Amino acid sequence: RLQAILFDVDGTLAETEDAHRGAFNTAFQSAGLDWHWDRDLYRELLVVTGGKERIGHYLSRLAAPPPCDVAALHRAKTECYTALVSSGGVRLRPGVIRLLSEARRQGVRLAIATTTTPANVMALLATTLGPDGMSLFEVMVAGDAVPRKKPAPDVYRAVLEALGLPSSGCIAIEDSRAGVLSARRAGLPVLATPSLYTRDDDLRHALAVLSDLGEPGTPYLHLGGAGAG
Ligand code: XBP
Ligand code: MG
Repeated sequence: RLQAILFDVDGTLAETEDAHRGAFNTAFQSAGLDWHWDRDLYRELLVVTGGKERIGHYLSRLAAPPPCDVAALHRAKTECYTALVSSGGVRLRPGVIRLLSEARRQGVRLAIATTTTPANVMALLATTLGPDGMSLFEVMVAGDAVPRKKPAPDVYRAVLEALGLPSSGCIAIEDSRAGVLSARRAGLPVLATPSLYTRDDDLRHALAVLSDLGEPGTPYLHLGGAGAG
């Protein structure tokens, strides 16, 4: 019997990456930098997970020294992102609410394994699922909580340890190559639902690749939150 579902956030629960990209660009502008990440460039930069790491990767591509405090720049980006998400700028992907409700009904435990900053996850879940959205998930391991980000297995291993479950009783849901590799390296079977930026990713290590978690015509079961679906 399935014991738990481990969810990635960015690209899986919601199409968040354009909101992240916008927040990066706003933070760059506010810091007086003439950087602009367009979609094509951002798709390339997404190969590096984690916002601070992504900025570092961009600097290494430019072969330039940091023009300012990267941690402070990233904090400004997080502020922009959480404001955007809290104003309802991002919705959950099709089928997510239905799967969460069904899992809860059947006693399947829920957890989050993400490279993004915890405040970003909280803003997304509170806005889309309501104030109790976070409490659906028994465990969340996010951002800098582990030494190495995806595609390393650290985040999934940490979630499994916190749940006290072996990988064999669980499944991960992911949208990207880095995420699929991370989960597989932790021994988890993975269901992949590619997102806007990961459609061309190599997802061959997933158990199955589906366009999304939805079923056309299936009504969503509401959990009581606003703006869901
Ligand atoms: C998502 C990410 C995140 C966000 C930025 O990867 O790479 O880094 O783009 O978040 P995944 P922060 O979906 O595989 O977890 O800026 O908060 O780091
Ligand atoms: Mg993702």
